[in-house]
Amino acid sequence: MDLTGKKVLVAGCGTSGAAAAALLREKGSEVLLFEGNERVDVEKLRGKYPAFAGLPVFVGELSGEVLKELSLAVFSPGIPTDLPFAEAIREQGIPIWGEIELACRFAKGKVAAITGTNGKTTTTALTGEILKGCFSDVRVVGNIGIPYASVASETTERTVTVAEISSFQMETTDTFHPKVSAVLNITPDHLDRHHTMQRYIELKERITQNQTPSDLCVLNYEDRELREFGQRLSCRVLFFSSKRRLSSGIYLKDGVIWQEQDGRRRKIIDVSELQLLGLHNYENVMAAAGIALGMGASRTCIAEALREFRGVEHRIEFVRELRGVRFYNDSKATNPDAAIRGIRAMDRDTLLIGGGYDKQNEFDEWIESFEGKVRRLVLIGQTREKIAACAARHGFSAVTLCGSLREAVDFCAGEARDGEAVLLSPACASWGDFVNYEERGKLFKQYVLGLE
Ligand code: UMA
Repeated sequence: MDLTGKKVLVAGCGTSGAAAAALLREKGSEVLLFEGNERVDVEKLRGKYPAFAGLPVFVGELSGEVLKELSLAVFSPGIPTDLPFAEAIREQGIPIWGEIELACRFAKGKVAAITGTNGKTTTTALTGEILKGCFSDVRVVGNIGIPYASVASETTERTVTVAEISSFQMETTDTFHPKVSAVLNITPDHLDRHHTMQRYIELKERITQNQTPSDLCVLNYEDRELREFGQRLSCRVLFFSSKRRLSSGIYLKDGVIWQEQDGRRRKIIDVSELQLLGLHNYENVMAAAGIALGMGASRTCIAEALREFRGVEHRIEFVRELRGVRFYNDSKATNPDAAIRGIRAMDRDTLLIGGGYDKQNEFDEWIESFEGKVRRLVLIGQTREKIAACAARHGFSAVTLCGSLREAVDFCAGEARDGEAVLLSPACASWGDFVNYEERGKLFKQYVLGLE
């Protein structure tokens, strides 16, 4: 679609909206903005995002008149596509593209795209680091925090883009075509938005929808859904496994990550050389290695980057030790499955801070994973009563409810004993109390570093 002179609505005035608006303006479109949050200060937004300068902004509701003149609507990932105004847009026959769809229509070069419930950001960052060692122009974009649209027009045929893709983004993506895709795992998350697990799985698997037999999809063999999905794909499939030797694929065996193909086994790295901890991270490493091989990286290049990589902020991030108590920030654990990984990574008794926005997840498996390691559960946010009730059902009564994250940190600092850990790993999204998980993690670190 030639967008020159066309009226395009950009819905959502956050970082995706700003990148989309900038790209559309560059392409000569007439951009209108929509922001659903009536409390936003439009002038502040314009100050924060120069791309919004001089553009009309509709706040709260959108009139039918505005819709009539539109050629296209570009949605930010946070906006559900089943809202009444989205239905109204579709009824007018106006296409809805997500920010990723817009970006990929203008971007050039090869793309590696990573999705999954957990581990996407670490795997994306790690894949980016590996590829930077082998290619001269590598961009790392997507759900990791940098909209694809913000780099799309700078890309050339030589560009290698590594994109973290969320299920939200896949709702509005049709022509996105990665050379290498990866689905790391699928466990329940975002069911408030997608309603059913089936829909959530479908959205994750859509990342492969335009891939052809010359493309590659990297999948976790230990995820039953993905193992079966691999059989149905028309592109090439590379499985990785943390539990068994694969005759063709990448796997962990006796502390070594191997690549095996055509009866030949080659060592990728000894996990003792890695700075990342935990089985879930070894899975991320295997996925990143598989993606990098698929993009043409050498094994030497891969091993070098793997040795250097120190991990990502807000993922089981060590903050400080105070009077023998180690504090960890795992704010990115926005669902129970991610939070279970946080607990598993602890090697000592732990005071666990959890709770937050209610995405309608169940917390049973999370509570069951405490297995004597969690000495006290300190709950904050909208879900605190729901989690406390769930803990009680599982016979776990060492629960304290706090009114804020600061209160929770102060409580834990007073309560924790020498040799224990305090872990913020909420199993819930941050929305409502914080702008995002980054803000929650940064505040946690600020409170912890301020403890005397
Ligand atoms: N808004 C509306 N109506 C709505 C919802 C939101 O108008 O119904 C408005 C908000 O008031 C706000 C704007 O839309 O002004 C924000 O848009 P957004 O929520 O899409 O957020 P962005 O700032 O554009 O950030 C998005 C991703 N956010 C979400 O998917 C919720 C970021 O992922 C991503 O890093 C960024 O684009 C760049 O690609 C964050 C995230 O939480 C990290 N992702 C979820 C996750 O990882 O679990 C999927």
